[in-house]
Amino acid sequence: MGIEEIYQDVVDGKNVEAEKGVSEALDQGIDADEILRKGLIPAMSEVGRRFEEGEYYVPEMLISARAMKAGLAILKPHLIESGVESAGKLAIGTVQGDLHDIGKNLVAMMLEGAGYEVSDLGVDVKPDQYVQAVRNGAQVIGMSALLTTTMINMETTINALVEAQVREQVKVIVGGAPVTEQYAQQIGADGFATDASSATRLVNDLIP
Ligand code: B1M
Repeated sequence: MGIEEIYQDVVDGKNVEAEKGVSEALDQGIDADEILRKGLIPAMSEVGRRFEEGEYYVPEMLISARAMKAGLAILKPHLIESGVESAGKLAIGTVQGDLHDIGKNLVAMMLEGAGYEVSDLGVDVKPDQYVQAVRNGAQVIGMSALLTTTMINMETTINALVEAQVREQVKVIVGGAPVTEQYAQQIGADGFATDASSATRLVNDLIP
């Protein structure tokens, strides 16, 4: 089973096959990171393209997401980064109004693998929930957004942290397809990362 088949199984939404394909690829000695970068992630980009072109509808996206998650669950123990010195407490979630969680899960997974204690707040996370996470001791909060219509809730959340007088005690990082470095700066976040590995490096820098 090669990476091309894994890619195709995710695009076709075949979760049992995708799971089996990832297991077999690992057994063949293919690197977990390669399976992720060359198989699973491009497959979701293709699904997005088909959705945009009107070839796929929401149910097809959901079925492909299920296949991606099945593959990711097998990869999870293999995606652990090494050589990390510091550890700390983080809370991560997808912002209010947004239900996309694959990227957020991947970021949480990598951070856990890097030795951080990660509290996953889930999807559609309200500003108050982030505030509560800081009160519960999170040193960093991570916000993910995949929709241009929901990324504005990152700013709303930062404002809520300020209002609750907890902004000074926490670092805020943001990411997700529509989010940019410039947007992160504009809303007063402490950092922006384009993918899960760079999110881990960013947190390593933010938590001394
Ligand atoms: Co939706 N969706 N979706 N979707 N979906 C997109 C995002 C879209 C780009 C598709 C398209 O049109 N091409 C489009 C958004 C357009 C826009 O706003 N500009 C879109 C739309 C329109 C919608 C709906 C509105 C559709 C509808 O109902 N008409 C709807 C909204 C629902 C809602 O959230 N309220 C919707 C629904 C869904 C499903 C539920 C069916 C499903 C999500 C299932 C799930 O997540 N459990 C879904 C999917 C699967 C997608 C696509 C196809 C794939 C997303 C994905 O998982 N990518 C997506 C198209 C695309 O992205 N090309 C699309 C793989 C993942 C590994 O990448 O999430 O980018 P990503 O995460 C990366 C980085 O961004 C980064 O690291 C990750 C790993 O490298 N990152 C962070 C992410 N979070 C980070 C946080 C960080 C740091 C880095 O720090 C905290």
